[in-house]
Amino acid sequence: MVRPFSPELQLVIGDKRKSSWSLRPWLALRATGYPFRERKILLDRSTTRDELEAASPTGKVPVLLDGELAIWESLAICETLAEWFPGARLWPEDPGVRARARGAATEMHGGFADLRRELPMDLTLRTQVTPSAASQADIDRICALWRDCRARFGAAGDMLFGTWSIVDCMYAPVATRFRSYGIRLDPVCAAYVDAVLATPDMRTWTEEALLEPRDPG
Ligand SMILES: N[C@@H](CCC(=O)N[C@@H](CS)C(=O)NCC(=O)O)C(=O)O
Repeated sequence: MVRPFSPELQLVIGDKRKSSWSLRPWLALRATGYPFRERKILLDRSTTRDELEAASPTGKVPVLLDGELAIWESLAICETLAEWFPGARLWPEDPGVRARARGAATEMHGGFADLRRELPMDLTLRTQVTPSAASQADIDRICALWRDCRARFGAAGDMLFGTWSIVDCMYAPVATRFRSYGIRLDPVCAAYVDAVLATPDMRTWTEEALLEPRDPG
């Protein structure tokens, strides 16, 4: 472990039911095994804006707080954790493979806007939808990427690069969406979704999401 220096790391997140960006670094932080404090700001409430502005430089969650240091943007938090906790092996070890993994993670962070807008994460939802052409194009690209990763780099386990990595953290909310919205998947992608959703940390997050208060009507 290289860092942290402060005795207590704090991760500020949104509702577990719907804050897909919060889920990503939460999974990465859990994978380090390092104890941390979780602070939740319920989204879409009358007090949310003020709380977000007070907690985060961008007025958005997630934010990782290490004493005075505030780290924002989910992928930047994951990158920082990989640097602080090299033993957690949050990126693949081989530099060439790691470069591919960074590409896959960044593609998720910057892309798939149609899918994210039309099929928002909601861990309480189980339905069946026919995605728009734009969302289906996102789904097709994600599935092609997943198949490629599993075929080329997945031999050591059930995850995209074999063992759990930041790439899985980045795509975990997509796995929940595919299940929530009944998206039809090929066997490789269906097995990957099952594997991600069955991880203990994903189960814990989901159980806690189901206990959250619902949005005020
Ligand atoms: N690019 C940011 C996105 C963060 C984001 O959009 N967070 C949402 C919650 S999932 C948020 O804070 N929404 C509150 C708002 O915009 O008022 C990241 O990767 O962390």
